[in-house]
Amino acid sequence: MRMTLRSYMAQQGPDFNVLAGAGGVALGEARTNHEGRRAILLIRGNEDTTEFESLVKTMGITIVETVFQPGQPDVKGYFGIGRLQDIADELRLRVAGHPWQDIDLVLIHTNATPRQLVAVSDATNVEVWDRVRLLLSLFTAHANSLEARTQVRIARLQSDRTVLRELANQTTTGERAGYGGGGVTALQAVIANVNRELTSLRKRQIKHSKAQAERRRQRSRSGAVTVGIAGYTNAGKSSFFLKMSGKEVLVEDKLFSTLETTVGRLAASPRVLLADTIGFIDNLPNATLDAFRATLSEALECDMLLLLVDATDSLVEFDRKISATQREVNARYLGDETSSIDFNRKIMCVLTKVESLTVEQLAQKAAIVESYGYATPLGISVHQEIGLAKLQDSMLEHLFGHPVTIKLSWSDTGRNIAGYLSDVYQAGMVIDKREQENRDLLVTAWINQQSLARLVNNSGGRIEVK
Ligand SMILES: Nc1nc2c(ncn2[C@@H]2O[C@H](COP(=O)(O)OP(=O)(O)OP(=O)(O)O)[C@@H](O)[C@H]2O)c(=O)[nH]1
Ligand SMILES: [Mg+2]
Repeated sequence: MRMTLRSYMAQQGPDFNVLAGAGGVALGEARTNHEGRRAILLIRGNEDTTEFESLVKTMGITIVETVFQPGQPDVKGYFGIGRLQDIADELRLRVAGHPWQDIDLVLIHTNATPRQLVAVSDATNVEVWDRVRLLLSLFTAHANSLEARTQVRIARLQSDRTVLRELANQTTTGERAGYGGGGVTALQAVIANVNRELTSLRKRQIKHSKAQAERRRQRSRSGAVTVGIAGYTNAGKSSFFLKMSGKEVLVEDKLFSTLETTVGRLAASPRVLLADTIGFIDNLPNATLDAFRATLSEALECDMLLLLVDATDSLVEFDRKISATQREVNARYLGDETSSIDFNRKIMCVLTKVESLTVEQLAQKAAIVESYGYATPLGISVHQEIGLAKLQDSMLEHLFGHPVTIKLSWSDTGRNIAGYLSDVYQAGMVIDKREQENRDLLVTAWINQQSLARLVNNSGGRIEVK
């Protein structure tokens, strides 16, 4: 159900919808399910619409027609005034049987300015989404946890506020008539409400991220190491996480199935934690991305970062996604885009879904990865179980260096040797275990220096490094 500004003001409810026709803009934020909606898509120039269209498809929305105008976007209305008017007329005059008959959404193929959003909405009288609003609606539809809902809501309110400010601005300068009859004062009241809600949501978010940071500290104090799993949306992060940790997470052939960070243990080694997180996408405004900063940092502040890249994409798409991934990671993980930190040490690129690729295709993709300064990537397929063991070994080697062989001495007195053995299992990943004739145990394991030192120190001479 759509709400008018007045009913919003009356309810002071959390969801509001600034309606077209009331002198406002239809932003359609109240709905979370957009399945079955029908839209027209406006495009300028010769932009590639593949990703936009798959975002739309993910939400179950059908693009009935793509309307194209050559040339650069118009600053005021994205389309030129005349063309916009033509579309508006067509929409107004549609009768039964018209292909546009049940269209209730106009999509703009760009991150539009508030001014453009308002202009298209005013002209068409139909709900309008640009790329950011499309993503926000998608996030809203996929947000299941409290944390994800909070983040998405913050991002949405921030974005709405820019439109509300634009409306207030136009009303003040006399460019538009009063807003739902209420004028600037009514608008200011709405903006004030948005601000209030943002403040309280941010408090909740800060509390949550403090708790998260504390959990992270505890984990690392207990000797655990974390491997973050990052990458473009739909790269196969959750599938990999699920395979390696056995922990249930949502895997779907949808963009942005995952919106929060889930931490699980590497099945083969309890000391190694894996963190699955939200994917990246090109060209999201910083304000929107900032809402997800806390979640991302949960995965990106790690001992090692895996960057997963979908190897089934075309070379151009592959290049674009790895470039976007690197940009995000550099900005958010290294803190500085021009940072010259040797990130090969901590960051490993991994090609996913490689089962159907030829050797040549793989080599081409690997060359692109290398051109971004990463080491030669390993290829994996979670579906066909290709390359997983090798990747796991490589991860462990990155984390712990080479495997070490340690000797556990057998003794009739004191602690049972099985106790020491279980300590070793706890502290690292055992890859080989042999009993000597004198019943001593030779154990080869991946283990970090710190944990190893602790084991040796606490063993009263029963554990030795060979
Ligand atoms: N062919 C093939 N498809 C895979 C493989 N691994 C994952 N997929 C598919 O890729 C799609 C996306 O997988 P997810 O694991 O949800 O990807 P994600 O990176 O977590 O995606 P978001 O959370 O949406 O950003 C799903 O349809 C998976 O079945 C693989 O090894 N081979
Ligand atoms: Mg996922």
